[in-house]
Amino acid sequence: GFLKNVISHPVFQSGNATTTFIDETPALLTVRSQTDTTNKLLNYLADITVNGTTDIPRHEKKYYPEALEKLKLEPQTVQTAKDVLVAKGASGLQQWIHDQHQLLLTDTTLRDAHQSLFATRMRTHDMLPIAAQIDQGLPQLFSAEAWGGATFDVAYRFLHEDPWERLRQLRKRMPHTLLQMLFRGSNAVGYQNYPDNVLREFIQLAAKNGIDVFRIFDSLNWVPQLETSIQAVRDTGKIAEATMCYTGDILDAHQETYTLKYYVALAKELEQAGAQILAIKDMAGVLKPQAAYQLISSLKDEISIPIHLHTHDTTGNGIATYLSAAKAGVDIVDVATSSLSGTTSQPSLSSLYYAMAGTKRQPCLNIQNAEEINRYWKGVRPFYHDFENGMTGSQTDIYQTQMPGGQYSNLQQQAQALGLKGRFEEVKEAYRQVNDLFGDIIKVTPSSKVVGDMALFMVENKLSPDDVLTQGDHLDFPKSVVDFFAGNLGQPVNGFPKHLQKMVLKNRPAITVRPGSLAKPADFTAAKQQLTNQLGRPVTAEEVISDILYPQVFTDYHDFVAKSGPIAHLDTPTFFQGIRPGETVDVELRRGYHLIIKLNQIGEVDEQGKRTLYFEVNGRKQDIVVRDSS
Ligand code: 3PY
Ligand code: ZN
Repeated sequence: GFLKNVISHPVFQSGNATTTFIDETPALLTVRSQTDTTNKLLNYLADITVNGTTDIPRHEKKYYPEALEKLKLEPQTVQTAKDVLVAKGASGLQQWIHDQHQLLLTDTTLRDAHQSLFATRMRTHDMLPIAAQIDQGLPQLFSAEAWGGATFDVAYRFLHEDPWERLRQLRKRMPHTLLQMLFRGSNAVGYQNYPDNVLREFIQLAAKNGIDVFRIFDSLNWVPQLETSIQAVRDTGKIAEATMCYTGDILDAHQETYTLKYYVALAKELEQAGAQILAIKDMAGVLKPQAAYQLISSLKDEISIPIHLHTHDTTGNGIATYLSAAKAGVDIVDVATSSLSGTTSQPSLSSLYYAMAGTKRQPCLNIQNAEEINRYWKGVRPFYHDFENGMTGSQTDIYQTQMPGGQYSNLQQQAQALGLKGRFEEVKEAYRQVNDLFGDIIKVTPSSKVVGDMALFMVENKLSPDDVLTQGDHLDFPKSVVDFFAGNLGQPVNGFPKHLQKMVLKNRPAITVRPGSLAKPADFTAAKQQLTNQLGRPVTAEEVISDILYPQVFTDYHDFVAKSGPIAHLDTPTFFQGIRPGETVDVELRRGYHLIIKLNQIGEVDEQGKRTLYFEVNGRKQDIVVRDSS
């Protein structure tokens, strides 16, 4: 393509071409790069069409209703929480929250809802068309949770897109909404401990790229693991929402560890440590309504910062829990748009609105706008059906397993990948057994992953808890389990069960201090130089920190995109399922610049196991050959 363009150019044909010809005629290079781009995209499409993706088996591409074009939103003029933060800073925002009589809402649709319903697979492509409309149509929201948790690595790993770019694009479209992220304290957005200077750098960059509220938690509720992050957030002028993870049941008279007294003491410690808002993170959805009432009432007596409650609706009791919490004076609760709510996700925004009708604390919002925005989401959810966890109703056994909503669908995917499809009930039972073996620990990322890995290990190897305790000396425990018992995630509330710890570690030592106090600080200058050399181009601070957090994932992402081109611009069904013969897809690469791609035919497999796909791009025929790996 490129050579032909040059040769057929009139200047070239006139014989007056000089060596500076290409430099002075950059459009030719653009043509080359466009041809290159198109080729990459067609190769990706051909491969997905013939072979499917690694995480979903190939199937006939499904049909979807036409996407919603224009939403009818009623204009709203209110001072938003973001406006208050900008004008009056963190303490001004705290005061503003106290002054609101109504219950405030955080919309989790852009983060936890899809993390919990379809394994975190929502693409930026489906977020951007609605982002500005959320900003304009629901300005009464306290915040939109839009980043962090598992979305960071899943974006790179499975969606082949840049999470930083997602944040910048959302920020641009949502200037009047507080953007909130979930930050795993000393584990940042990863599954292991990172040095303090990595946490600080990440927080600074997240704030710079658009995060306003940082919900910071530790998977073992160990306060020393939160302190660096709380301080780093305060230093940026943004909001440090320090978190206690809720587990167990304060209503249970036999509960010895996770009692009301435990939570109140922990909340006070977090306030002392500099929390500007307290989050209660009920990651599994086990906080019963009356427990919420008692917990929030006690906390309201004991601390003065606002309280933000997070739950999952897995048991079906989420709305009841919120009503009780609202009665007890909770300031903010987390909800999701109704078509992405319920079961492992958050309770529904509009259900809560209607459930509170007639009470003084009914959330202020324009319900028509909420319904209209929900119509958009309703159209998006079916694109991700292949990743759904299959939970079709409330599931009260969560009160026993205490499995976080955000883990449920991910663990299912992991179990399937290990060939344990259809044996998820066993995995859940093992999960409960592991919790007992480990001394009843808080289970949330990454401690929940440790429990999940051990549960899978037991099911795979047909091990009972007794087997583990008697044969432990000879077992090769999963790496995450070894790490946990070595103290690398910090210290559990009850300490480690000593006998098991010895068997897991064999003769390796365990630490009892904060892992970050031993970690060697990252050398950002060296890391930047190394990445610059590796990629052969200048790199950004965001790329450097991503490479530090997830070296392999980041490099794989980079290689994948270099090979596949602008796949972020494909619509979601095409991105995951390819293109069917006879279908035409419209890919808008830039505003007004479209590739109209038609697949005319898929050829038969040849002797080398390859197929030819006959495409047309903007009317020009182009054939692509791919290996059929079926
Ligand atoms: C995460 O850390 O990703 C979570 O959502 C924990 O609940
Ligand atoms: Zn959650």
